[in-house]
Amino acid sequence: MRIEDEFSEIAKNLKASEIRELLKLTQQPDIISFAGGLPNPESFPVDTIKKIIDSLLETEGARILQYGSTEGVNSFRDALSEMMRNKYGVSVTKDNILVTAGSQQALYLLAKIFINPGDKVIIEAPTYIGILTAFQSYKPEYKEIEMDDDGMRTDLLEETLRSMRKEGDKPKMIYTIPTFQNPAGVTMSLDRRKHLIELSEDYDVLIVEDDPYGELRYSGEPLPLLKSLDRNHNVIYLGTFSKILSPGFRMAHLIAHEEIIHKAVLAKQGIDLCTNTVGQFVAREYISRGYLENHIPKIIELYKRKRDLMLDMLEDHFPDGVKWTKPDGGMFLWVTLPDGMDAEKMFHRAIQHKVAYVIGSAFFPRRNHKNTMRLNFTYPTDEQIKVGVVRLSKVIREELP
Ligand code: PMP
Ligand code: G9A
Repeated sequence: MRIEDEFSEIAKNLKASEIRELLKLTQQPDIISFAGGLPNPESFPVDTIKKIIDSLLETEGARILQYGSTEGVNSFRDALSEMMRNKYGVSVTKDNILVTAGSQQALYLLAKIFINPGDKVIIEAPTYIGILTAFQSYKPEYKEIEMDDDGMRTDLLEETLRSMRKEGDKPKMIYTIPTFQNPAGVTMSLDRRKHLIELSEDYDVLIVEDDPYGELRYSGEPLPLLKSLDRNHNVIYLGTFSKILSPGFRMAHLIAHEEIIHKAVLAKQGIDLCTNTVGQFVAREYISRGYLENHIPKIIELYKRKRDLMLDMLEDHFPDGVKWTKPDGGMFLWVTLPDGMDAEKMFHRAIQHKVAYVIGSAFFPRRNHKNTMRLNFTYPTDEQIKVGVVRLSKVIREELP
């Protein structure tokens, strides 16, 4: 039997996530990686987690080790709804919350419950690779909206929605990472947030607000969540503990209208029955005992230093004609090389020089914008940032036209 003939059409068309593939390559110890979006291991609250698990095993061992409901552990969903109310002014109850195995799973569930082949999905250009991976089997057609330093150009979004309406068409959803965008590092301004909400109301379109980095602000003033500006249940909010606790727990939450939660629960039942119960109890305690609020400033201190160091190094070493974004938070910045340069071709030379990045074209469904790349500044040590930027500068200089 030729196994490859046995696979379904969907399986035959599956493509690897660029980031996941790169992760393998960059695990070679001598390569300095600015590629994967990994939290720094120093940011993991190991002692706190140990304390919480010890006490949970003593008091609630039978419950934390048992299967849970597909929706998630009720007391954790209550803690999440309280956090959404108190911290972000989003008024929801546990019935609006589905706990998922990472927000990556939430993206997959959204594709499964909303997308028919050919449905239009509006994305920022560039966008998170993981949505392209999660949605690929459902074959949407992407409409890309440019960004600038204030995030998605909602004037261009309005034009797109208007011309779609003229043709009797409408997108299924608008997917955005408004705060410290992955990969661009930019943040949507307040005016644009309000405009986006108005557009979603006028054109009756769902918004997916993916917010893994919102807590990690190093400069500038906090901005309201789209979800907190939402009056009509148009916003589906995705939050995660991957960057403020640990990605190993795979702990995230999808917050939406009850009807959406109900459908997503049905879809999730066939995938994994329920999200990791131990992790949910740990995350609940992490919130309710106040550890989360104490810990976030420590992560911010660590990452702010790394962001500043990388920006200083780029300023000192990158050749003229190279541009990059200056993020107020999150984990990434976005580099644009002079026209005509190709970050994909340059990648091999970079690996020879023992430094890695993510090729920018991977963040575009059509794989254009060859002269771009994404750099992560949270995972490398300070020394690696210094040495790695010098190596990368050399690679770029050698490739300059
Ligand atoms: N969305 C965005 C924008 C991300 O950057 C990431 C992780 N890098 C995810 C979703 C997935 O995060 P997780 O599954 O760990 O919650
Ligand atoms: O390890 C992953 O796949 C999550 C990281 C995402 C990213 O680098 O954007």
